[in-house]
Amino acid sequence: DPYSTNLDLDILIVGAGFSGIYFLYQLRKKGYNVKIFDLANGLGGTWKVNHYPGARVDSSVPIYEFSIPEIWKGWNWSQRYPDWKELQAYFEYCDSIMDIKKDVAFNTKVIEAYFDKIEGKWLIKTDDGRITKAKYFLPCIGFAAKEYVPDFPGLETFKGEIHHSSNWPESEVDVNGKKCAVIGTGSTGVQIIQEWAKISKSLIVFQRTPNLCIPMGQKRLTPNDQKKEKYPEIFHSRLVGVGGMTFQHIPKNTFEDSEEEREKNFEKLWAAGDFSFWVGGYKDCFTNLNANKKAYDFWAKKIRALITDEKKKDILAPLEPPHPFGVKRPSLFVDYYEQLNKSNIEIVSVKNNPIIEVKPEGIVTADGKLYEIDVLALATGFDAITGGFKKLGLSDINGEKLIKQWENGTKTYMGISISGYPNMFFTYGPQAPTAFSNGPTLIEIQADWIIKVIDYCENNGIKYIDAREEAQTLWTKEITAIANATLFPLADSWYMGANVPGKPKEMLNFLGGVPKYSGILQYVLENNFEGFNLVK
Ligand code: NA7
Repeated sequence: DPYSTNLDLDILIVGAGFSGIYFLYQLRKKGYNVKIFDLANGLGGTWKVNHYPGARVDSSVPIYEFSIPEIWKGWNWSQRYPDWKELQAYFEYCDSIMDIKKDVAFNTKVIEAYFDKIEGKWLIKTDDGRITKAKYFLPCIGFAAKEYVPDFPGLETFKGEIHHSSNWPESEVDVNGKKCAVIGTGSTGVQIIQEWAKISKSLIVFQRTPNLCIPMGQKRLTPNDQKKEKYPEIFHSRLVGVGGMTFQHIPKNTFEDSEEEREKNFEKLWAAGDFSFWVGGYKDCFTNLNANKKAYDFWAKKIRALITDEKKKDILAPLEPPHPFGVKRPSLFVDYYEQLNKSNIEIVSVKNNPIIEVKPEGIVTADGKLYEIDVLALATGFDAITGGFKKLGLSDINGEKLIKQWENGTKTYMGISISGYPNMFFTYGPQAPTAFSNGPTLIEIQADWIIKVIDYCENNGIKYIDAREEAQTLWTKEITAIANATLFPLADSWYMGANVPGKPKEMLNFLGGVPKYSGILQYVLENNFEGFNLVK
């Protein structure tokens, strides 16, 4: 029973999303005593929590699913880009095959955890007052575990309805006949805006930075469209493709092609209806500003052609790039610009005219204008990638708090472990290819590696394995060095920790690509756990 007190486990997992479910299933098969704690009331991780209007994955299936045959053989999707409801149904299906829930304590929040060096066990405290022991501790909390709400003065005085996207009420928010507003135009904002524009009386979009959206080739899928015989090959190409997906870069630099050839290539990428135009373009797109500008100009030309109002055109798709193309995450859109063309949808640029206050009636911008509204969606994002870790109340073997250790910058070894936190491994977190990988691809790579490490330790009488500090320092330097050779530091993105005031600005992702990353993991496995201390 995952709710019983005095649990003494081999392994405790935090989070019942893709990672946690994968781990539980694979580890339990090997005979380990393993449980999951999750603070939500059901399976699905990010897809359990993020059920705001229009929430939908931007990676297509079958790329975005488990490669576990017992699951994919029996499951068919109804759309190329499933929405949250279908993803939740998928996790229920997984449960029906894998019997996951019996080992998950839901509504259970980890508030403190440390490793007891003497006993060789983690002690994990939860908000119900229990202390659980486990030899291995696996935070599988995703990168969006802590929401970010800007500190708008007067926010609490707003008399209408207000919701952050990842804290959406279970019951539907009724916007019929209401004046609505959305703050934020990241992937979340774009999705909410597309839905609310269709059903609200009016909608005001507060945009600070335009989202450089790419068309989503959404389509309905029948079981016949899902050629299962090809799946093993597809899952293999995820491992070698760009971004944990199945496509490859154009093996050329931008200016090696003539203008005409380039246009042809851009058109082809655009028509793919997926992230091809973002990550499958010319190989110098993220290292050469002039090359990048070619991608931006193509983007702006395409999008401007969809917008009817000249003023909206310049706010949504300005001729001058707000930042290099693709160094902030583009969203895939269905009818975003078509909706924004409507006369009852207003777009307010708050780039140079920020929101300064929220009043009971609505939102006030620096120019003194009050926008009266009934319902407000905050699509303002997350304290991404590191925020969730800071909520776990972790301290290291010397009693130092992680939150303090990361105050001026994040440090991990291979984006999978932290020095001073023995027998703790995590997936889809800081300093791994996280934001630049399809979730399930990276998760399976990391989890398979971690399972091999656990097996090794168990078969060889290892009490604990801990990353060396110098290995961690080198990894952290490498993360920064790779990032500094790219255009990514030129934007204030959540990739760089730069979306939250006061958070250190640093690249939080390994930009060397998924194949290189898994090669490094493999190398360490084959070379006596280079960078780790193993203690018997
Ligand atoms: P994002 O991508 O961080 O987007 C947050 C949005 O909120 C973004 O447009 C911000 O503008 C905007 N924002 C934040 N603070 C303010 C203030 N003070 N005023 C106006 N606008 C503001 O979060 P999402 O939830 O959309 O997506 C997160 C990831 O989850 C996504 O990339 C997927 O991988 C899944 P900014 O761009 O900073 O100027």
